[in-house]
Amino acid sequence: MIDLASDRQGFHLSPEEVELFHTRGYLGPYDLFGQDEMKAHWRRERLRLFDRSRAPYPDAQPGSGIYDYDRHFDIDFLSDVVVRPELVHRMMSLLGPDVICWRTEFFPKYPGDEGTDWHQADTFGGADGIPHLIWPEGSDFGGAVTAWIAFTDATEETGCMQFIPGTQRTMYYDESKGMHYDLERVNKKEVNGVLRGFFGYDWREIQKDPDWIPDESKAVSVPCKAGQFLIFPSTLMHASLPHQGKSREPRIAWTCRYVPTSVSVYERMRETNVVHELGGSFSLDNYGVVLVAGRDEHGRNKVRERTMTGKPFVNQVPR
Ligand SMILES: O=C(O)CCC(=O)C(=O)O
Ligand SMILES: [Fe+2]
Repeated sequence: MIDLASDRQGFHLSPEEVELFHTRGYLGPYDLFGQDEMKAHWRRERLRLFDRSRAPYPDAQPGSGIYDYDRHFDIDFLSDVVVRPELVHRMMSLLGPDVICWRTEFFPKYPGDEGTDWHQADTFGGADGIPHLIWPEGSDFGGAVTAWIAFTDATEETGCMQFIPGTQRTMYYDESKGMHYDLERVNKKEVNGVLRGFFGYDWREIQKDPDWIPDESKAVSVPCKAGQFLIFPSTLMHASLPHQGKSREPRIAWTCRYVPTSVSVYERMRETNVVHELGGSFSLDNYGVVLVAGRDEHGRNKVRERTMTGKPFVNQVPR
């Protein structure tokens, strides 16, 4: 077994970084690829997204945000990224030795697109009101830890991430209420003078206090170069700036979301085997979590050992 306290090789976080995660919330940017290397990868890989012959959710509706969920199941480049030690070791420092990746998502922003509105995710059920993640009784942490990877440069002009430090321990939203989906809202609303929205949802609908306004005076913007990534708890208040359109390059981010193996994923969807989200739905027939480190002693989730193309996922620290 690996002794995390003494193992300073690899990419484990220092005690100071772990402390910063628990106080400030976000960590990074860290390097995953060089800037030019990432841009070259993305020029090639973005074309592969169009081939959906082995995509895990062939039934996902085109244009909906779920369309490119979990493409780490069929695109080799992405399958290799979810298990990269630069991500996994750092996740182990925060989540313990047994870690699963439960979801990956693309967040594209094209010139003129609104920024992502402020939000927090604990159960990830904000859209349909049904929890996607269930932590064991009495857990002191909820949500997931996200590695947010910039596939293109993310600047204040093209839509970098923003955080309100230290907000990760208080949920300002009640995800059990569920939100209404309406694409008519997209690109129309300003929040504190900034064009922001959430892919057709309005997080104000599920604010615990309808009069509360996120305190943007405390917000920090965190630009990333292509190939860099940030780590943050999904319960931290986070948002992104609009893409102002001064550059024609889209801002593309890809997120890998991790939890310990003790967390049960999509348990409430097991009867129907269908997830409804972002104006669409997909069947969980091909779904499984990816064990990226350690062992699964809980057996709460279906684990996928191989991609849709049959390639094994590499467990970084098998124990
Ligand atoms: O990239 C963005 O604009 C938002 C990302 C986000 O909300 C997330 O990774 O949870
Ligand atoms: Fe988010």
